[in-house]
Amino acid sequence: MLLHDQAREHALGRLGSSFHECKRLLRWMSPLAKGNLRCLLLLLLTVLGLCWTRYKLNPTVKKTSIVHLFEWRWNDVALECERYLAPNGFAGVQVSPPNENLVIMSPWRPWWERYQPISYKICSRSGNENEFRDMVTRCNNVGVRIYVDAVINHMCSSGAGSGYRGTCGSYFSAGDRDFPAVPYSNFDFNDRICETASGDIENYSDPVQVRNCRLLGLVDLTQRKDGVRSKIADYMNHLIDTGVAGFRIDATKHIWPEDINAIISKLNNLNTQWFSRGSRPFIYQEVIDMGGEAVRNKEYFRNGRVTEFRYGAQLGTVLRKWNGEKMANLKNWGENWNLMPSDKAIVFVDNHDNQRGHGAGGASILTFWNPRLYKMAVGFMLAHPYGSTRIMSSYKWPKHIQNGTDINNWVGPPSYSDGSIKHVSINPNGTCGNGWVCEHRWHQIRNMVIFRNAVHDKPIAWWWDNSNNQVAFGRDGKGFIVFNNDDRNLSEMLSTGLPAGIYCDVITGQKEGNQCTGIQIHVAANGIANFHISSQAKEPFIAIHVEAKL
Ligand code: QV4
Ligand code: CA
Repeated sequence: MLLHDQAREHALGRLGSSFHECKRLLRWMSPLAKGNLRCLLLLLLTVLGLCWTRYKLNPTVKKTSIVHLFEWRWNDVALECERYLAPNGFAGVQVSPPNENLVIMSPWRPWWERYQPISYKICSRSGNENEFRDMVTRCNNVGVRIYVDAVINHMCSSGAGSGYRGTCGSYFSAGDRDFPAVPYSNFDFNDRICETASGDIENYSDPVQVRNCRLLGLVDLTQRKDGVRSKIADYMNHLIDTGVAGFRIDATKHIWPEDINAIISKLNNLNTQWFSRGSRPFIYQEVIDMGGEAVRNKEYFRNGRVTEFRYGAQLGTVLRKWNGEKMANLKNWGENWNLMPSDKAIVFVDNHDNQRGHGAGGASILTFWNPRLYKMAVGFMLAHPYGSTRIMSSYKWPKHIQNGTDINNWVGPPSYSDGSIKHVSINPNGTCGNGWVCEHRWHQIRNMVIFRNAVHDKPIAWWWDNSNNQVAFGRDGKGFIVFNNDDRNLSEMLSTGLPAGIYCDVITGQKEGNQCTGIQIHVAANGIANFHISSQAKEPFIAIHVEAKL
């Protein structure tokens, strides 16, 4: 839903802006052919031809994946849209909360200070409002959408004291529930409504206190009040006005579904500078529902998509071969694994919380710390039709496990001693420096984003497995992928469902010009091809698709 609209918007947007470009080009060139009708006609055809080919409405241009550029500065996001995300078919970027947050000095500038709002002013360690607007404009201009992480359930910790300690220097008093830069006063918080002794959530099996009491001691807003709904909607409409395409709603589980619905109904349509008239913001809601709690993800389906946390936990279990799990069992992956309906799901292998043991951590979650299995998990996610996919892009932190817990899981992004976040440097080989991991730039992951775009409208077909951890499947006539997660080599003749020809494996390399930089796969006229994958291979999977065919 999101990404189809995006592709259409993107194509129209491009045509739109290109049409202006073409008109400008015509105006500039026509005097040259003044008086000579034949020449003018030839010129007209040439220019229109040029414009059209560069921006031709390609109905199959479908972009399917969002990347979470966690803690990136706005200037770096804008650069990444232009130099990398647009050319490689990424649909959009999830950015860190852009609003003013509490400056926390102990521990020193933890990443999670950005989940303690002080106001809705657009100023944070990622940049100020001008930089934010510049990023949204530049990304939209190349067809990459911006999705904002909206922290609207609460403000800062009840224990945060008072002072001018917001990233914009705004005053607040947590104890008095006073946030004059919004403004919010103590009538806008749930203290009188929450019925637990501590005022905090004490029992997740009670759906009322999960909404009306403080999550982790964070002062809890009353979204039941129209005044609070309007303040939140004003903040989100301000972002929509800059060109933002939608929102990740933080801590959705802790907000009543009907209150979220009421807020969404106050949101404006998207900015027609980049989106067709009447386009609505894309909404996806963070609800951690592993089953077994009172609050269920389906309560929020009416508002938009919902994060499916079981996806990463279960896929990690299968790839780690825990609990007797094996890849052959993925034959019926999706709703049959007790996951939510595919058209409601936002899926990911890991996210900013559970890659470091926060939120729905769980030991099975695969992350960049385990690159071999991680690439397989992301590859499988991008090849499989289930859900709308989000790629995590992280920074490295000094992970240090003590008694089973990473005592450094609070450490914030690469930054200088003054707290400013480091620039994302790009190495000659396209990877990132300065402590940024940039999983989205790992060529196997990038190429699988392109794979997902190429096969997007095709169902799974031609499933094969060896009853253990060697599996393969096609996306009916557009793509085919083979995994070897067994301890023995894979050597199989498999029906791919693909047209005959020579295909470039996009895991060991890719198609460049009319050559394959990695291995080639020869598909015979009957669609059958030979696959060999050593169990010792660095990336034990092969992926081919019709856009990587010689
Ligand atoms: C501490 C105590 C509390 C006490 C409080 C009193 O733990 O019991 O009441 O002090 O002041 C940080 C600290 C946390 C501290 C809290 C308030 O880690 O110890 O509480 O601040 O001072 C992120 C981090 C949290 C962090 C929070 C705010 O993960 O550790 O808390 O930001 O800075 C549930 C929710 C789910 C949520 C998940 C983490 O259902 O929605 O927990 N996930 C989202 C975001 C997540 C963010 C929040 C919600 C909060 O993805 O990143 O939490 O906005 O599962
Ligand atoms: Ca709440």
